[in-house]
Amino acid sequence: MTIFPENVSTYGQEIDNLFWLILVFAAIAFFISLFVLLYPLIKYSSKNGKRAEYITGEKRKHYKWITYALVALLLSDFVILYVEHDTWGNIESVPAISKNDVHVGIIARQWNWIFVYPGPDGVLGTRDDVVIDSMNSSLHVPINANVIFELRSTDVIHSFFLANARLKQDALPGRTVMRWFNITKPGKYDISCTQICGILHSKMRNYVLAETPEQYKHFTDSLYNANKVVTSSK
Ligand SMILES: [Cu+2]
Repeated sequence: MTIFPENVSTYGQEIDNLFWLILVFAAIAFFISLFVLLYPLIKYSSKNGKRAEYITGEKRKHYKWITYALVALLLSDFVILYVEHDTWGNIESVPAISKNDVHVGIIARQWNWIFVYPGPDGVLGTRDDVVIDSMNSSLHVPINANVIFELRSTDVIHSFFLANARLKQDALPGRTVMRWFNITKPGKYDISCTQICGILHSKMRNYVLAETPEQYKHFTDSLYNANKVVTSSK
C-alpha cells in the first residue's frame, strides 16, 4: 500500500520504509500514552462513597514508570538510528562523478528554480555553462544516471522538494549544498519549494523531465547549439 506519489528514484523505497518504521514506533508510543492518560482517570475517579485519589507521582513505585517510558523511547530511537544509518550514508554522500553522470546547478530565487547546465565541456562553473531562468521550466535529466547537483539560493531560504525521488533539501543563501538523485523511469515530475519564501512561494513550481539518454543528448545538443555565442567566446 502506498499513500505517496509514485517513487521513481533508486533510493526512494528506502526512505518510504523508514517512514513506515517511524510511523509504527510513533503510533505505539501514541496509543500507550493515551492509555496511560485515560486509564487512571477512570480507575481513580470518584465513585459513590469513595473520593477521587490524588496521586502526586513522588513515590518510587510511581516514578519508576517514568524511567521505563524514557528507556523505551530511547531504545526505539536507537533502533531507528541503527536502521536508517546506511540509508542516510548512501543519500548524503555524493558519489564521484563518472562519465554517464550529470553535473548541474540548481539555484533558488524569489520565485523560481534556475537550472545551470555544464555546457559542452561537461564541467560546471566554466564559461560555456547555460543558465535557464524561466518560470515553470523543466530540468532535463537522463534516466538511470546519477544527477549530482549543486544547490544554492540567491536570497532567502528555499527548499528543493522532488517528491517522486523522495528528496528534500534546503537551499541556503551563501552556501552550496551538493546532493544527488537517480531517476529510473521517464516522466515529468514536480519540483516544489517547501519553505515559505515570500508572496509567490506557491508559484515556485518547476519540473524534472527524465528522458532516455538519447533524448537527453538531443536536448543538450540543441541547447548548446542555441547558446553557441557563449561557447565560442571561450
Ligand atoms: Cu522558495
